[in-house]
Amino acid sequence: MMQTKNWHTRLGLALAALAVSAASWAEAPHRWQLNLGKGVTQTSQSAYDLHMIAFLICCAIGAIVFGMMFYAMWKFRKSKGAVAAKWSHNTAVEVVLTVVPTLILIAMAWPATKVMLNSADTANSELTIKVTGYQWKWRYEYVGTDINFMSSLKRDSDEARRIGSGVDPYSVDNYLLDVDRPLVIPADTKVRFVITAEDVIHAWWVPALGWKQDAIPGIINDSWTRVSKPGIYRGQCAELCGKDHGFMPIVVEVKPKAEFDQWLVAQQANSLPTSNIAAAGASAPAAASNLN
Ligand SMILES: [Cu+2]
Repeated sequence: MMQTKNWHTRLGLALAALAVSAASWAEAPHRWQLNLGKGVTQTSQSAYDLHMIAFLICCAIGAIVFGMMFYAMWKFRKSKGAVAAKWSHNTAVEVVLTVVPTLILIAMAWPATKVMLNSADTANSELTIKVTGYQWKWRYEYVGTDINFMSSLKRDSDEARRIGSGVDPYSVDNYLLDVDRPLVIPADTKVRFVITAEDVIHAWWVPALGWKQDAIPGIINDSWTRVSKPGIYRGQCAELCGKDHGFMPIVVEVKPKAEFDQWLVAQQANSLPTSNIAAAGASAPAAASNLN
């Protein structure tokens, strides 16, 4: 009796663990993950769907081409007395081999263009956040508010990464993927990002959001996101930007709307003195480079 109970409990636990890991697969990459992640936004889901369509088309083409090739090699083999035909050039075949791939390409480009246009459409956003890349950290400014802060590699990761630190990187949670202050955004809200850099080219990339945007000094790029599922999503700088390129991760914390509003009020209440300091730092160009 005890044995069956154990068996049931174990099965239940195993299924629960499977469900949890299946749910988390949606966002964070995991060991031996073979396919693209689905992410947590409409853009990332569309990118995943496009990827699957293209992948299935490639598989079908591969199966047809290799199938015909192997069939011909087997059917018309020399040991069966096959003799090669002498003709070359066949207009009908050439027309088909040009027209069919062209149609396939158009069929693939059509939905891809639609997704691309949609992912570039930042109209009707409810919140704008300015992201600035620095060697080697990010600044987040909530446009229209006093909230403005730096987000750098978390201290435990920073210590563990140093040669001879004696800290085992495996003992650090989210090693090199954690920051001191995450970017906080509301769920179910169209958030627009305007992205630039202060020194060299960086790129702001959180895979679960489904896009990557270059952060270029003197240029402002923009993109948007709408995350329906609250949670913590991690990313990294995706443009080689100097010796500490690997040490400027990105963490986005998506809070339910009401919770985000509370957070915003709390930040604004205690950001007045610090934002003055931050503003003074930002207005002096030398200050930014001194931070390095
Ligand atoms: Cu960078």
